[in-house]
Amino acid sequence: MTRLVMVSNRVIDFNAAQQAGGVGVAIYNTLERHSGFWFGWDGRSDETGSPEPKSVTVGGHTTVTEALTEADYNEYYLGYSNSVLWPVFHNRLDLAQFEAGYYARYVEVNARFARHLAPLIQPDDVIWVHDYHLVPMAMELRKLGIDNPIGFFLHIPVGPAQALLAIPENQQIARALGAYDLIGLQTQSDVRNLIDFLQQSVYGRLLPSGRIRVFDSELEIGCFPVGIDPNDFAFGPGEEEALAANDQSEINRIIGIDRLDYTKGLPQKFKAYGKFLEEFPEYRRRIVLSQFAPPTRESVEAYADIKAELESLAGSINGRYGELDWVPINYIHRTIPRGELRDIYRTSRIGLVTPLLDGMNLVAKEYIASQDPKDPGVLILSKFAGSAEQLSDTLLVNPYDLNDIAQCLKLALDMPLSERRSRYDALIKIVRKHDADAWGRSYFAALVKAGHRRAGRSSKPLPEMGRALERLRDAPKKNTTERSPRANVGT
Ligand code: GDG
Repeated sequence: MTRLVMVSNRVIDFNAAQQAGGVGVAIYNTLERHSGFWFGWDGRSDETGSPEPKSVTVGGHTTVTEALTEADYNEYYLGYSNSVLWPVFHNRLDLAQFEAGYYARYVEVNARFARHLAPLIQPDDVIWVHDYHLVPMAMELRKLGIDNPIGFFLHIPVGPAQALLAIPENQQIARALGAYDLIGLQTQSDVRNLIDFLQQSVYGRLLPSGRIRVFDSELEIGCFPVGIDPNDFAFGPGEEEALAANDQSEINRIIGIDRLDYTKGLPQKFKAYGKFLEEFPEYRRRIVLSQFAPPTRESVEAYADIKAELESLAGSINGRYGELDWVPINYIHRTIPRGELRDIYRTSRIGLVTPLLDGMNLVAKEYIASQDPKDPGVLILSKFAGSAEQLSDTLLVNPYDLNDIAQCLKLALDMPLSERRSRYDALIKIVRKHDADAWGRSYFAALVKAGHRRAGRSSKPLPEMGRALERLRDAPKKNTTERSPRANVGT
């Protein structure tokens, strides 16, 4: 029987009462429709010896997880993954720490994960690896004789080839990508950038079939935009009225919800809001920017810098424009319970999402999914978020252009109901159509097809994989009243 084996850096705890969204929920939703298990790090980094995997089954879901050693955490996770690959793929070469020599540990942790995973793999399994922490995983599994279809999905954007070529180990990274059968990316622009990189780094050749030849392997690269489960943000009978009764405020809220990351364009957002208050004083006291920015990766220097910058900006804008009874920016550096997100989005007149570069940005989709169809708010979205490729009916802004954001804030606040509704109608259709479920189904189907090619480059499905595709096609869509579990914030 074909099982789906998910592999990601971080595995969510199915038992945890309060977990968050993003990658974890999307993976969980997909895994729900398949037998199989989820393999990866359990979030602990206190091991001194060699960590051993532990298998746990909760309510029919199996996870196989292991801890990291402190050195792994510092060099594989904070080091190579988050101080080299993360900044470079987000086109922030200025923040990349190439000299640190973390690469050896990065490969070592991938090789250890592969050694622990390989004995659990059965001949018909399909293996789906997630994100930049695990680029070498397929290569390490292949060394151990694993010939199953292996796919890779990159949740973050692919910066321009010139940025990726600056990684000292760029050829090793390109060669490792070549060990996968299918690489899934978020946008067409990411697909173009990755092909460009493979061509320049290792003379990858684009074949007439559309696949890429890297050394002696062929891989496929496709665009599979991640979605959310819109049911998580829908309102049931009675919930709407209860919320309205509690929300009697006359002040229009602009909401921002972003991990405190330098890619999210938070200083630009604060400065643009300051500019808006300066240029349109008539809106003062009638508006507030509520920015939730939960902490992540705090021990990486660039994250400490952005924290200090934001605190200073919020302080100076509040100091300059605030009144005894009005504070312009509400800046909250904490994680909010996921159960509260939907109500906060719903009661906010504007969703302001300004990343300088982002793989997808699920907050944009969550904001749309939470709106009241009769009186929806307006999403202002950076044109450099992956979601902008799909959500073209939002107000798209250039996050580097503070004037553009300030003008859009005015436009959004003045937007007539009819226009808000017609934009919302177009956007919610896209959010619903391209939900987490559709993402998982389409990627899995493409990976199974890639598996056919691996098995003798046959155009006929292998019997067991053919059945897996049929089961997937016939499987009922998720129960619409059911909510997904919550995964931890951050990747
Ligand atoms: C990567 C890519 C891509 C945020 N603050 C709180 C909280 N969140 C939740 C949001 C949302 C998730 O975290 C963030 O999702 P994003 O998509 O914005 O970003 P990343 O975590 O950076 O994820 C990204 C994504 O992968 C999926 O492929 O879209 O581009 O970078 O669900 O709601 N949740 C709670 N409290 C918070 O304070 N509970």
